[in-house]
Amino acid sequence: MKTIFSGIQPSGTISIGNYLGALRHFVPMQEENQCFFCIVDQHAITVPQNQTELRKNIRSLAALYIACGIDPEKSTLFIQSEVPAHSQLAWIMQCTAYVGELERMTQYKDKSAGKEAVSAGLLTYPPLMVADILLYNTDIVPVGEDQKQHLELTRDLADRFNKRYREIFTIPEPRIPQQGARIMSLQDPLKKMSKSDANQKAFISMLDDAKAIEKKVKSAVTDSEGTVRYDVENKPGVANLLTIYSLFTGRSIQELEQAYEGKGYGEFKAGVAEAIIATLGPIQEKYNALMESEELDQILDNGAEQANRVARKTLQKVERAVGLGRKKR
Ligand code: ATP
Ligand code: LTN
Repeated sequence: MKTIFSGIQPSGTISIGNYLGALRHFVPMQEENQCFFCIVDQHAITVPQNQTELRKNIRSLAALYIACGIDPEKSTLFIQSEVPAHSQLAWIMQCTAYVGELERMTQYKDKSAGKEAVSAGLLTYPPLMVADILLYNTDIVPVGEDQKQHLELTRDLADRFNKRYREIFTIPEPRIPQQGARIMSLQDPLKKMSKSDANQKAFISMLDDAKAIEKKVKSAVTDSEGTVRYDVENKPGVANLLTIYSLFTGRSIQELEQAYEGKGYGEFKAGVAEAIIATLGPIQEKYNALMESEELDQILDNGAEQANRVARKTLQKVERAVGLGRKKR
């Protein structure tokens, strides 16, 4: 049995990119592993958030995890800020990391580019992520392609700590899907789809209704060639839609290319929208039922308790190894 850990930021309603690149893969992992799935609200405040929206998004993300198939009987689902060991270990990891290596992180460079005021938290975001993962003796971290660099840093810092103090941390491995690890924006197929994109048309949220999905797919940027063909270099928009279509239906890209041979983008896009709606419909039904029930708070209370139990133990070992505080009497 392996230990799995992953986190999603409540920085908006999750997109089909988050679903296809990450969340969807968590579900089968629950069967044979010990899984921890976290709502990383402390990561979300590295950029400005509205407090009412943030609270709403946290609850909504918890319901979406479950609606997508996370079973709280099998996995531990919890909110990061309800387990204080995360920020406590994050401090120690900040003291293990070098400023230079944090400045090299592409997520930091992307999110700070052109901004006048950048929070220090945006720079020290990765050591908090490192702490999330290391607290649970994690073996595998299922994530999208964009997190590969952060996982490399996690491995470096865990190893640096183990050598400097004592072998405490398990060195985790990323698990990045072969397909769908980088779903692109519908408005700019050279940019990754992001749930916090200022342009709502750039992403499809897991809670978008059928009409919104049809509209967004219809206005997705393609090209002027007019043939449905998978060519990432020359036709990134169409390639992205083909990937989405294939992942939502289980039909291969080759099969889809054949099915749409000689047909225009209008018909193709209608098919893409239909495929997305067919998967999201049942998820949204489950989500609505959960949001109305009281079950959700009970699940998150239990999750925080279980996570705290494991995390506190690791933190204690770490603090002892570093020499913080006093010897226990
Ligand atoms: P934000 O827009 O607030 O930065 P995000 O949409 O990039 O957020 P995260 O909460 O940072 O999403 O990521 C949650 C998980 O989804 C991570 O494992 C991440 O790698 C994955 N992910 C994010 N965007 C995509 C994408 N476009 N395609 C595939 N996977 C993605
Ligand atoms: N940094 C990730 C979210 C995240 C995460 C984690 C993912 C925070 N802590 C721990 C996996 C494991 C992101 O931006 N997608």
